[in-house]
Amino acid sequence: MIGDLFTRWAGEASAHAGQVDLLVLGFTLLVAALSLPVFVLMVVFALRYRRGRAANRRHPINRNVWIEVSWAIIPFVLIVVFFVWATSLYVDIYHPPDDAIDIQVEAKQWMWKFQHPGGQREIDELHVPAGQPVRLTMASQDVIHSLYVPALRLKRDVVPGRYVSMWFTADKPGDYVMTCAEFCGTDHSTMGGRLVVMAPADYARWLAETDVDRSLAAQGAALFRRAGCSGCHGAAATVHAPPLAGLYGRPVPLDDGSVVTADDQYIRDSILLPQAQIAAGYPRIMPTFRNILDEAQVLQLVAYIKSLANDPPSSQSPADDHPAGGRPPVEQGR
Ligand code: HEC
Ligand SMILES: [Cu+2]
Repeated sequence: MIGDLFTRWAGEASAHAGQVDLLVLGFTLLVAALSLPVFVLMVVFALRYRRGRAANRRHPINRNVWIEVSWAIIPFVLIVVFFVWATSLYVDIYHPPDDAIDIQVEAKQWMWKFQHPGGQREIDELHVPAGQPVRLTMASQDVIHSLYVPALRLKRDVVPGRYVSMWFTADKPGDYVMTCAEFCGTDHSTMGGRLVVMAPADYARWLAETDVDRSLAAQGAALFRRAGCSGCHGAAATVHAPPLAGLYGRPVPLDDGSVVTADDQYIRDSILLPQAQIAAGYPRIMPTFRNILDEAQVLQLVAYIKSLANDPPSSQSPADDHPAGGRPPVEQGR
């Protein structure tokens, strides 16, 4: 019972967790090794030179340069070792592998909503396969939240207005605590749930058993039409708007002369803050969808535009050709 509670909170659910624990343990030992001598000597001297004790207090000058140099250099080298060690771990957690499963996360008062690439949704529960990297792309609908999974030794603030991502490879099937680590209002303490790590075969079964209306990209395709995007970006549109096929991941020249990469954040901002970055050669006519679409819907649109990434950039529209097939066609014109 206690053991189970301990595993859910503090167990090591990934290789990364083990590395973090090792780092923290190592650093604790280093700090102990550097500070213990100081405290031991304090006690020894306090006893030896206490008032009324006969001791030699003449204090002759007794210098040894090598001792003085060594007690500066040795701790310095040790601390640099820890700096390099910790930094390499840090760099690691900011570089998700390319083959990671992309899961979209929407945080709001007071719940965590997850959506798998196949469209499976869940609230306050996240099912993932063991041994496979998972990347969470997270957005907040209201205030700052922070997704914290102690067993993964990972925590990331989810700040409104931008996407943050976090990745991990859980390797031990089990049930782990997930919580919000940023005070976010009255029900903050109830905002949490569980991370369920499953054997890959169980995960596949779970995906198959969970009802899906449509995949994330297909929901985005429908929304693309419903929200009126296709009226400008569609083939039949008379408006001069950039084609979105093949956009994802490519460099985009902007009208101020700079070039940005069309990643998730760029696409999100193009939809919610269209005036902030204007694609070179196009008029500033795209309206903002800020108060029209919520973060979950924007995540769907991003997934849809991403799904067009491998289509050849055509001069017309994403709705034109779908060599990959299987993607629901976007209705053209409005
Ligand atoms: C009134 C016409 C219009 C509508 C409606 C419209 N857009 Fe746009 N969109 C544009 C124009 C024009 C640009 C290029 C200028 C700019 O960057 O703002 C653009 C730019 C973009 C870009 C950046 C493309 C690039 O090549 O850099 C994305 C992504 C985008 N729109 C997505 C959408 C989505 C998704 C919707 C629906 C929610 C939408 N647009 C609705 C006209 C429109
Ligand atoms: Cu919260």
